[in-house]
Amino acid sequence: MLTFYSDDHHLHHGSCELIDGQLMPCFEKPQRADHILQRVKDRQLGDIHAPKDFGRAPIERIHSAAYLDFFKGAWERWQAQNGNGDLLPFTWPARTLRPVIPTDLHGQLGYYSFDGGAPITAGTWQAAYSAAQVALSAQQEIANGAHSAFALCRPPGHHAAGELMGGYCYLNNAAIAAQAFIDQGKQRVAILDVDYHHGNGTQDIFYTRDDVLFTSIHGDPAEEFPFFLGYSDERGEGAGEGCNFNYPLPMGSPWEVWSAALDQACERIAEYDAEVIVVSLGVDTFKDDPISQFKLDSPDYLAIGKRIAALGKPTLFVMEGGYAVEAIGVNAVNVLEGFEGA
Ligand code: SP5
Ligand code: ZN
Repeated sequence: MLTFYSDDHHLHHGSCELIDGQLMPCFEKPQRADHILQRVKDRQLGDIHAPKDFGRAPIERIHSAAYLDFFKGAWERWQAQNGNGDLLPFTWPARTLRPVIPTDLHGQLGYYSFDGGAPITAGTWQAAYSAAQVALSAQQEIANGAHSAFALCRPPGHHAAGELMGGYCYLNNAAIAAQAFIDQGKQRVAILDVDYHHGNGTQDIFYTRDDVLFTSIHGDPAEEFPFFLGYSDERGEGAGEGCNFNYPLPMGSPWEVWSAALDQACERIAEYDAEVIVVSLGVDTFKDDPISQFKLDSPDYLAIGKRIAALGKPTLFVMEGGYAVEAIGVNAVNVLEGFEGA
């Protein structure tokens, strides 16, 4: 399987995030992608390609021009104010406030974000833009007939909605790729989100549509980030009713519980008769992940790949989370090897 990868991800390196009341070094750091790339090479998964540049148009199918303009220009505006350090939001239009777009940089940052977990640094726009191009390049590989491809995206994307950054995410790489399949004529695309956290951005983007099925297995949002979306009663709306399936699981869930949910999600995808599958591939379900509470072990990731392969559809893997840096390469590439070996 081909891997698509851009060195531009190094341009995004946030300083810190608020965890349990403490400012900690960002868990979403460049070494994550470096370890995955090294494992792809060590296991000789296949050639590694730099992305092509498809421009802004396919990104604008998912994110508004206003949001993209704000994101692209934010760092420069911050520098013009002699801003020091990462640009981070501190006020949001929560209940009882008005969702107006203020003129101030930090006011706009609050408007276009849902948490303080997505710092904007000097190179964040370029890194996120290139990650979207990585996803689009891998998508094109499948559109041209490949059975699978790996988009080694960083920063990740599944928490980002049309006009919202958050949860380490800025541009929704998986959604951008899924929309590209639709725009090129596919009628039923299934997204399988196996990241530990609910893919709130992806769900929201496709919630009222029946051409993209969204399925997600994740920590119960009653107890886990992103808290405000990802419950099992969210089934889609309007034309999208019956095209959204959440499988929230309790903290501490082991492989036996997780894989039963995977079987159910796969049954929904088979029933939907998807033409192509986009996997939001997070490996923060690992037992030693520093911010997560599931108990999967490295060999389990081979079984995930094998189960997805049994669906028998062209499959695009898009990298999302995973913060146990020493194991992230083994776990992510195990999914790909499990898929190929099946
Ligand atoms: C892409 C992705 O995986 N984003 C995840 C963002 C999670 N941000 C919230 C982290 C909260 C961590 N709480 C950990 C408590 C450990 N004691
Ligand atoms: Zn995650």
